[in-house]
Amino acid sequence: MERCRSEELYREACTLMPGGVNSSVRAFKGVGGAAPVFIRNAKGAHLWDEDGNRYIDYVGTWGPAILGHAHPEVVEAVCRAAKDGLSFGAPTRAENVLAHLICEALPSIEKLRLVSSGTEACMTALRLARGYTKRDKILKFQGNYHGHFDGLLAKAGSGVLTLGLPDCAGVTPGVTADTVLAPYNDLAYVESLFQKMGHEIACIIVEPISGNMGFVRGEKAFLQGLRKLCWDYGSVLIFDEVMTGFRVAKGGYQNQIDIQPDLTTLAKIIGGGLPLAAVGGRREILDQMSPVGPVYQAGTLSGNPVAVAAGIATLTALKAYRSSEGLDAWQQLEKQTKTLVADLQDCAEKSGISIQADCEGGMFGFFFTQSPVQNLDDTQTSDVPFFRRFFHSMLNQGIYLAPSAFEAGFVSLAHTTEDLAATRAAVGHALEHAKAG
Ligand code: KE4
Repeated sequence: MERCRSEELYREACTLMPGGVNSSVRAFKGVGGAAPVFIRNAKGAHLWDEDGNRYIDYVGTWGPAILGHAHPEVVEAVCRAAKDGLSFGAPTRAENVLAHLICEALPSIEKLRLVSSGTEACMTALRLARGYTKRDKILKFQGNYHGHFDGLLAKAGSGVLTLGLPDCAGVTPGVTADTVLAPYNDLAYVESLFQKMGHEIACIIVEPISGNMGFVRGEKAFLQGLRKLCWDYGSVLIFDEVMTGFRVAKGGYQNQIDIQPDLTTLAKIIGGGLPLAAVGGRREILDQMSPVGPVYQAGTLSGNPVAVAAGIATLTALKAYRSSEGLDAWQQLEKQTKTLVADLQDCAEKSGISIQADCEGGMFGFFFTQSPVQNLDDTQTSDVPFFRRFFHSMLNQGIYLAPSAFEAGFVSLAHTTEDLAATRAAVGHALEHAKAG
């Protein structure tokens, strides 16, 4: 498959933007190759690049395209809103409509604030938790990603009590000094931390299913344990459902496992592909936020009417969806995604390749390794060079996967059985190609 135009555009982009991209993972550094694919347009489950190649898309712009790209109802809503003005910097009726749709789907959310990105939502959630508890420490998990907020770009120091160290240049030790890290799915470790410093911990922030070290499921007992610890010590439990929200279930994974966090962050699907996110939760915590309470927060484009229109159209279409077999959106997504994962496992078995694959709703992931994956250390047993060969073979067969061995994948309601059959065929060839080295 030729991608000369992408390579040409990439060379130009690299003279204009760091790494030729506006978000790091897009640069294909995790998989190598001459250039990332420059997308010209998308429709439904498919992408077309600047060379005219067509791909079945399993990235879905990292989650938002759950209906499929350029869904007519979403495009129509965006065009209609845009004709009435792009931004007012003032409240609108539509923000009430979107807030109602979110609160109706997630009972743990009594009030919310709309913002423009998942990073902003998580940053605001942490500030709220600190303002509400008057404590400084925040606890996150290795391998969880909550956006590029300085305080969360931290890596574990040595020893249980050593606080976070900067995990990238430009982040100061002072900023990460109040960040405590723990291994994902390790409740005993978190319990020991709380025994030592629980009354200093403002909050725990966790991806209930992690999609940022690959697909790694938060065990129910682990998440239930976090819920109990936060109740016992007066800390705030934050579920970062930026990726899982409306993806793995109506509302979020919290509804599937029946655990109510104190705060939830959402983005991606609630904006339908436009810049929109939210932080929501218990009323008494949200009312700590300005202009009601002392925790300052603001944003010129927060609740932007065009983005809100895309979000309302997306959530409304999801709610109304029924397949020809009478399945709702999440039953349909689960059916298709389970087929995809079963095909991956079946083809890997036929090729004698070890794979750990899992999915929930319309989100999936896989690692080429023999052992189960429950935390960041386990992900490192994955055969990354094998993944890279597999990725490029799939790409050259017209299947667009996340360009990293440590990301999740996404199925949309626009993916057909024909798309899945074509994907299965490509997987078989790609595994044999990757085996050949
Ligand atoms: P944004 O600031 O990128 O909108 O959201 C940050 C964020 C927060 N929380 C979770 C659970 C997330 O998955 C994300 C962003 N996800 C990545 C995918 N690994 C976005 C892709 C990118 O960074 O370009």
